[in-house]
Order: sequence, then structure tokens, then C-alpha cells
Amino acid sequence: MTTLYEWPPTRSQRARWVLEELGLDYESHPVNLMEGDQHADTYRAIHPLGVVPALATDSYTLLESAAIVLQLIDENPQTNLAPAVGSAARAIYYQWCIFACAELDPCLMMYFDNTLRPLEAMRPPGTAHDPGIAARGRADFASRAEMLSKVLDGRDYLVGGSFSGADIMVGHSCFMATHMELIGDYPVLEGYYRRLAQRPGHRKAYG
Ligand SMILES: N[C@@H](CCC(=O)N[C@@H](CS)C(=O)NCC(=O)O)C(=O)O
Repeated sequence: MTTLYEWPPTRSQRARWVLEELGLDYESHPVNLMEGDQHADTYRAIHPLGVVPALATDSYTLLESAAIVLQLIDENPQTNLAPAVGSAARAIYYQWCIFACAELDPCLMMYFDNTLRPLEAMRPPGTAHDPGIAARGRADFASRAEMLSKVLDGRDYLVGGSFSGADIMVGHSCFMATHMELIGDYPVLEGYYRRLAQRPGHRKAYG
């Protein structure tokens, strides 16, 4: 049995999206971030940082949305959601998967934490929104969105001509940017995400 510890709308949806794309059976275990379930000892035993997602299978418990996407795709090679190991396309696939976590998520969270995130949900308690940090998050996102827009101009997907795990990784960051109303200035990126959002796997994962 595979169990996904999740709480939408968060990065746990990357894990749900790949599970749906791959057509795998799994059980959802909601971790209610609003009620503080993430701080419970039972959940900390699964994820010591108290964040989602976590994926428990018969063989391992896996943390980090990128690791879950990459591993599940590798376990299901017949679905062709990743280029061959060692190929040039695989190199670019790794690049964009890591870019999502290392370059997109941090600036989006910097912006979110300092604008939209309810103050009572911020840690440490009493932390205030900082407009300077919000502006830096927005500017950092702008440079990355411009970079992606150039790459995606005239193309449907990030790697080769087909949908891959890289699109799940970057696509979720685009979902975040959409909800933060940051994507409208980048029509190529907006169109890319709109295409991804029409996939049945995305619809099942994001509702
Ligand atoms: N790098 C991690 C980030 C996980 C993360 O920070 N998740 C957030 C939601 S997007 C969370 O669970 N936060 C807990 C909280 O807000 O208390 C991943 O991609 O899985």
C-alpha cells in the first residue's frame, strides 16, 4: 500500500499529480496544516520537519516532492515520463526538475509568506509581512519566469516534444504563481500552464 501524506493546495500536489499521471493506487492521508496536524508527534515521526508531502510505500518513506516525482517515474518506465538515463535529454530533465525546487519555489514562497500568507500561520508567531522581502521574491520570480518564457516559446513541454516529470515540477510552481497572481505578465508561461492544467492527471490532482 502506498500512502500520500498531503494537504492541498501545497507542494503535496506534485506527488498527487505524478501518482495520477502514472495511474497508481494510493491512499490519501490528509495532514491538516490549518489545524496543526503537521506538528503532531505521529506526523513528525514520518516527516521530522512537519511539512508535506511524504510518501510511504512498502519499501520506503520518501520526503521531498521532487524525490517523489522522480522516483515514481523511474519505477514506471513504461509510462515514458522521463528521458533515458544518461541521455542529453535526461540532463535537461534533471535541470528543470531541480530548477523548480531551487529557483522557483523559494522566491514564490518568499513572496507568499510576505503578502498572502495569514500572519497567524507564520512562524515564529508574531512575524510580520515584510514588503521588502515580498518585492525581492517578486523580482526573483520575474527573472526566472522570463528565462522559462524564452525556453517555452513555441514549445508545449520543457524537455523534448513530450510531457515529462519536469513539467510536473515546474507546472506546480506555475500553479503557485497563478494563485499568487504573478503569472499574468508572462503569457508564454501562462499558456504553458493552461495546457498542463487540461491533462486528466492534473484535473484529478488539483480538482
Ligand atoms: N521542499 C519541500 C517543501 C515542503 C513544504 O515546505 N511544504 C509546505 C507546504 S507547500 C508545508 O508543509 N508547510 C507546513 C506548514 O505550513 O506548517 C518539498 O518540495 O516537498
